Amino acid sequence: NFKSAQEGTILKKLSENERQCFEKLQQDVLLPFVPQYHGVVESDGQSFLHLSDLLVPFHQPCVMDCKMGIRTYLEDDLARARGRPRLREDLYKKMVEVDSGGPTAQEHAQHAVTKPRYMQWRETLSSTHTLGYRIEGVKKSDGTCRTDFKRTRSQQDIIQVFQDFVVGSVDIMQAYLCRLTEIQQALHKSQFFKQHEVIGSSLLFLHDLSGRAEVWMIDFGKTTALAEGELLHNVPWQEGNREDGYLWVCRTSSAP
Ligand code: 4IP
Ligand code: ADP
Ligand code: MN
Repeated sequence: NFKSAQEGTILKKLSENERQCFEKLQQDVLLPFVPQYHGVVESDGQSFLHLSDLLVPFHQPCVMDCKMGIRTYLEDDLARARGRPRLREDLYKKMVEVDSGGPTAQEHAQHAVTKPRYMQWRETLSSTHTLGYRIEGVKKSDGTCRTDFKRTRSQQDIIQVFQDFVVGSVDIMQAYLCRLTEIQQALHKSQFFKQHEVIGSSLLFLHDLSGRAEVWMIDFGKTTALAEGELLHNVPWQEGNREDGYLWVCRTSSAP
């Protein structure tokens, strides 16, 4: 999906959806929190979005991708699966790899699942459904990667992964918190955010030994404009309301 490009930029395979988002973000308060966008370019007969490479200011960075929201698939996927369900063998295989007891008897028999079924299963197995985000992957400064977070669901487990990630550095944690607060404030003011269903987008955490730490909003491939109305981003999703839970607050009820 990606190609490296000249000095400090990358090319991401064009999706019209994502292009429109980057165009609109140029006039939005979220601009300082998304990669710089340099338009669409052609390379080897394919179209790409030309974006700044967020890793450039870092030396041997640690990187974490957190997928935001309580829902990770489009309402359209649901409608499609209901109309003429497309049975996906590849998704069945991915499901069985993680949990052979995941598929239902029927799904085992047909060796396939629908996309929303797979996505919902991923959401409930991970923290997406309860916490409103999940860890997708972590890359450490030595270059090693971990993507085995499909079952990372509890608040405690996530805190553990974050602590490992920052290797206990309070300075880095503070820098991250500061940047997250800025993003949160911008989200509350953003027209773009009010008018878009933000699905499958990630916050990318980056830091290195110098103490530099940044968070960026990435991946607008499934972020779609509403025809009318506005979203709250912190209320439950019901089919038709388009809510994404990007600002979901998990209220773990504890005794008074
Ligand atoms: C993937 O599941 C991710 O959810 C992808 O989203 C999604 O791509 C894939 O759908 C789905 O199979 P795993 O993470 O469990 O592998 P992302 O690219 O944001 O990580 P879409 O196309 O929905 O963006 P398919 O339909 O591409 O397989
Ligand atoms: P996809 O649509 O394939 O999921 P993403 O936009 O989520 O693609 O990017 C996938 C990964 O590529 C991210 O987790 C991140 O590590 C890296 N990445 C994405 N955009 C950038 C960028 N502008 N600069 C550096 N790395 C990036
Ligand atoms: Mn992604």
